[in-house]
Amino acid sequence: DTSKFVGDQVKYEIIGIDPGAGIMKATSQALKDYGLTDWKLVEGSSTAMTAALDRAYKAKKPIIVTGWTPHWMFAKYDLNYLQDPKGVYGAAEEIHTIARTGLKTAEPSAYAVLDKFEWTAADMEKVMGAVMDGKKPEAAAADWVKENAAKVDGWVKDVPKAEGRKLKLAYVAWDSEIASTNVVKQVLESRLGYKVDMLQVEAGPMWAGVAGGDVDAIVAAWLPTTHKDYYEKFKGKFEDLGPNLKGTKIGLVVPKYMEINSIEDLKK
Ligand code: PBE
Repeated sequence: DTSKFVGDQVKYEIIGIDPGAGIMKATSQALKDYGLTDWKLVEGSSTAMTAALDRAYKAKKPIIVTGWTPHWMFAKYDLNYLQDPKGVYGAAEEIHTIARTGLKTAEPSAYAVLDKFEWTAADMEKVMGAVMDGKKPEAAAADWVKENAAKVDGWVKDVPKAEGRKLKLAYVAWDSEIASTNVVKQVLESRLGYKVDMLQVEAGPMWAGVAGGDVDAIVAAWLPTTHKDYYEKFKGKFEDLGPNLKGTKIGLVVPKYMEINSIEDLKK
């Protein structure tokens, strides 16, 4: 019943993802800053969130989710970000590659490629879309690497092979990071001969892992806002290799058929 207040339509629930994600912290902050004391942020996972969105969308039911760009959801459904006049979710961001201290001397080849790795939102969405369509992440990444040989050539140019050497990448099961981490693994393996282990963890352990040197690198650092707390907490214990993708965004996302535009509209 769309005549009801939006809060009553969605039971005052915002469908979130894993509790360690920066977007969860930002959303808790948004509930405070906008005075949305009746509202609840539901914890879950990226998979559960997109499943809930799919169910609601097909039934043309109202739903509010935590969303981010790049993501395949914007190609599959007609969605809007709710405006955030208070700027709680920050401005456009970048995804950075973070290496463990000492990687440069220990694995100069991997370090060189990680340092050069940079692609676009459209690139990432290509891989994410293939995975959404049912392709295995490894296969989607392998296809992308084959189809974008010239771009990959630029990342590995003049980098010596490191046949049989081992490397560990940590990531969180966010659709965007499943895509990027698989692509980097694929490049390091097929072009340099590394054997790459992908370690799926929560956001906190991912940052602690690279800061503690247990993992070699991550390509999943959303900065300067989304992972600010993790960045500050471990500052000085890792090497920031700079952006691998520019122009990301996080926020609250709703289907266009819902007649709300702003986070302010969630207040009675
Ligand atoms: N995300 C995707 C993550 C970073 C990558 C926006 C869900 C987060 O909120 O921490």
